[in-house]
Amino acid sequence: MRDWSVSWPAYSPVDVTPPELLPTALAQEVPDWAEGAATPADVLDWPKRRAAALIPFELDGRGWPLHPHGRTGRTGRNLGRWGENQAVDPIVVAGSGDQRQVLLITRTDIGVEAIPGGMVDPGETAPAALVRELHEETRVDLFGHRPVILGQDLVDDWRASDHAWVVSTSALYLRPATVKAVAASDAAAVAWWPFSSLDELDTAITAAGRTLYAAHRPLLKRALDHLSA
Ligand code: RP5
Repeated sequence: MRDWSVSWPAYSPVDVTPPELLPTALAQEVPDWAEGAATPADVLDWPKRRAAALIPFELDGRGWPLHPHGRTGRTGRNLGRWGENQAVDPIVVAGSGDQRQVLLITRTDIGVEAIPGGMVDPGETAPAALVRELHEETRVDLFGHRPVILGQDLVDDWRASDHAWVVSTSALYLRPATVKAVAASDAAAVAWWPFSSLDELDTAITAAGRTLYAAHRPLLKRALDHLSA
């Protein structure tokens, strides 16, 4: 039933639009992190957005963008833009072997341990966004360092809906040792965690009474696969 090609007349997804993105609120004030279009019908440049998309997507009969992986069970918009929202995820790893560690933040919105990622600003490149977000959230400065780009993936972001979703460019930064990190913008805490395997990371995070952000598990797995290749 997930696939858009399957007819499902009774499908009734839950609307996840927060109060500040409802049409009445947008008519008064548009938050600085969001576009002002109240519905996808108010977006005038779908051909351009589809051409620039990192992962191709279709429009439905009404001209609304459709999540590339199919139905999510959620409608409306709880992200800055309708359709694809481009993000970056800098995975910073220090040390090697059983001493290897990864830098994660505690997200202020959902309180889970996550990669210190963020949205790409309009007109910004992904490489620029990677170092900007890392610095904004952890004060770790990797400007000028060349990362390994791991991929561009649809992230199972908690805010995603049938008509607005996140595609993230993830990148791996390798450092010989940990560096001082400070919880800053969007981060309730920041810490280095053991990272010789995903199991080891899970165990450490669980032992600390915390939870790993499930949406970032595939990205961290990709980093580990790269490190063991
Ligand atoms: C996730 O949310 C991405 O993988 C990235 O880590 C982050 C971007 O959103 P904000 O942190 O800017 O809210 O989907």
